[in-house]
Amino acid sequence: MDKWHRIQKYKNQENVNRGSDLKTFDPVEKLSILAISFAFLLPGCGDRNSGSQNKPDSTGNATISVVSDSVPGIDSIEYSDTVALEANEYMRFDKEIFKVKVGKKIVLILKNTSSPKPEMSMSHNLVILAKGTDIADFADAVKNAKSENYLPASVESLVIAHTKTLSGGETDQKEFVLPTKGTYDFICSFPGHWGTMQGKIVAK
Ligand SMILES: [Cu+2]
Repeated sequence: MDKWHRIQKYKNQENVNRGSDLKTFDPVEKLSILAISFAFLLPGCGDRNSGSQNKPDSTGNATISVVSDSVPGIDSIEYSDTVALEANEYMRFDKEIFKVKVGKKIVLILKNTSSPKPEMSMSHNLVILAKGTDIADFADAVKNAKSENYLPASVESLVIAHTKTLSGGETDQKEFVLPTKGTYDFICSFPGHWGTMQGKIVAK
C-alpha cells in the first residue's frame, strides 16, 4: 500500500470514528454517513487518482456535462427571493431545493450553526455552480486550495456566487442572479463536505 492509499485509509477511518462519536444521530443517518465515507474511498482506488499524494490535482479541470433540468416536486415549491440556509455540525444544510425567477436579484444567506468554540467548530461555505458543472470534479479541483478558501481562481468560471468560508456561529450574505433557465447545483466546497452538503436551485 503506497503512502497515498494509507492516507486515504486513515482519513476514512477518521470519518467512521467521527460518525460513531455523533451520539445524537439516529441509526439511519449514521449508516448514511458510513456509506458516504466508503463512497469517498472508492474513487481513490481507481486509476484516475492513483499515484502519490504529491501529484497535482488542483488543476481546475472541472468539466461541464449535460444534465437533466427537471427536479421532482419542483412545481409544488413556491418561488423565493432569498436562498437562506443553515449549515450544521453534522455536515448538512437545512434545505436542499429552491425555486427562483430567472434574472431576478436573489439574496444568498448562509449561517454556520456549528459551535463557535474553535475545537468544535466545523467550517462551511456555500457555492452556487454554473449549470452542468460536475460536482465531483469540481470538489476534486478545489480540495487543496486552503489559502484560497477552497475556491481557487482556476474554477472562477464555474462559480455563479459564493459565501465566505464560515466558522461556527458566523453568517455571510451575498446577492446573485441566475442568468438562464435551468437547474443549478450548490455545494459546500470545504474538503469532504460536498457528498452530504449539496442541493439545487431551479431557475424558471
Ligand atoms: Cu461544509
